[in-house]
Amino acid sequence: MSLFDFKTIAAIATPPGQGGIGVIRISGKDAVSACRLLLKADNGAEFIPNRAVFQLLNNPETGFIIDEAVVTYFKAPNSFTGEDVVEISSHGSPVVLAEILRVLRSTGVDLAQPGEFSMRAFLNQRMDLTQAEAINDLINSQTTYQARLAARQLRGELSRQLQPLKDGLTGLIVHFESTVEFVEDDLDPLDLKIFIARIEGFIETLSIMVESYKVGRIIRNGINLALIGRPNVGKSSIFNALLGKDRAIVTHLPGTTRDTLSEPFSINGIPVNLVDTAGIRETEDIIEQIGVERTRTAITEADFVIGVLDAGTADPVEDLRMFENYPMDLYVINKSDLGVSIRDEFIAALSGRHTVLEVSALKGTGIAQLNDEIYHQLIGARQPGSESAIITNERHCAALEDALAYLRRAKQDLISGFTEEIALDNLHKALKSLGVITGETLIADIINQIFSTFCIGK
Ligand SMILES: Nc1nc2c(ncn2[C@@H]2O[C@H](COP(=O)(O)OP(=O)(O)OP(=O)(O)O)[C@@H](O)[C@H]2O)c(=O)[nH]1
Ligand SMILES: [Mg+2]
Repeated sequence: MSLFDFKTIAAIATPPGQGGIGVIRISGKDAVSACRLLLKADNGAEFIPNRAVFQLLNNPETGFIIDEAVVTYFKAPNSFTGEDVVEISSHGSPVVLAEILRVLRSTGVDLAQPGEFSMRAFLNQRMDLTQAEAINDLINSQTTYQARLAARQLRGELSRQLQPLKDGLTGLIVHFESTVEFVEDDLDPLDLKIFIARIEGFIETLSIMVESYKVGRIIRNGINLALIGRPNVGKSSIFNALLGKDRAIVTHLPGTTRDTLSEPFSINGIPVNLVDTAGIRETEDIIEQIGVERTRTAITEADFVIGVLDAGTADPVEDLRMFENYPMDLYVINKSDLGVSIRDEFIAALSGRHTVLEVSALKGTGIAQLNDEIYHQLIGARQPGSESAIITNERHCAALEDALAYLRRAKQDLISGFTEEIALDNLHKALKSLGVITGETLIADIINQIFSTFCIGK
């Protein structure tokens, strides 16, 4: 039996369109009886848990055969949702799948809402909230690195990391409560010292987790990377070289790129939206003016900005002046195959601010180093070890920050000699904030909001 008495739901769990196999998932106490209607009377085999059985599906209304399918039954509570679940793997035709769904609905089964299967799995305690969210992340992942992190979270890594923290904090609260109960006046200074030290320990662990979000956010959400510079320095050529394909038009004429152009790619597993821009200059050309305006917008939307210069410009005064107006991250001197004639004082001025790389988009030299440098600047020394969980979810990070703030307040309360009740209250609030991450302490609205971002059939 599952913990809740929800209506039975069904949905197509495979993506829209044609495919070798299409899967319909049914969950709820009427899953088996609804499916029986689909099976022809003469092959109505028993539903044996965890066994995939080849079946003939028919439409009871028309009497026609719908398809041959493999039907698998998972008996509650040993199923994904914790309820009775039946999965029908038919041929992947939208028409066939729609007809199966129609027959199921005629028995009173509801169409599942987005994320409803996962929500039931969470509510029936088959997984905690971080694991349910990891399913969504895994399905949405665009790089292997993203998928790997999501898979680790799906296995409960984050929850496992949080558990000792929650246990420790609970222990501290219990200890604190019992000590306070027996103390008439102020806490013993020694006890006070021990409590503060333990709170500091939690603060340190949580700070490391919050810090990991800087990397986690990049890995999960990716970044916008813009190439900017004066016309003709080779932005589009670098854009193409990074992508490994001739995507942008390149000519010898300054002002070739008129509109911003973006293309997804990945750098060592980090999803990057690479943006080529129109060269920035004063111009009478109305189209180019709009292009330059779009470049400025692209820069404001970028998480990482690369300034490109032409190796043949001895005095790149204008380039430097232009870069001063923007939040730059890296400089690239292009056309190094022709020799670098930029004067030393300018090179020094550039490298005084950010890393400077020499490349030749034409020959492809330095492009691999450029890739590495971008990765290094984004992740670099912050590459977390495999033993530590990386926070990739903004909701988790916010809850950790809340917990951290309450712990800092509790510590301050004790140091300032406030009444112990105030410190205790903050410790309780910190514990509650940690519970928000795994979903122990969450209100229904937020839970609905989280699962509504999932797709149907999941
Ligand atoms: N020798 C040499 N020529 C290059 C290199 N990169 C680009 N070029 C040439 O420089 C010219 C301009 O290249 P683009 O990539 O179109 O320059 P851009 O910065 O995008 O120019 P706009 O779109 O006009 O702003 C073309 O003739 C390219 O072939 C390089 O590494 N070496
Ligand atoms: Mg261009």
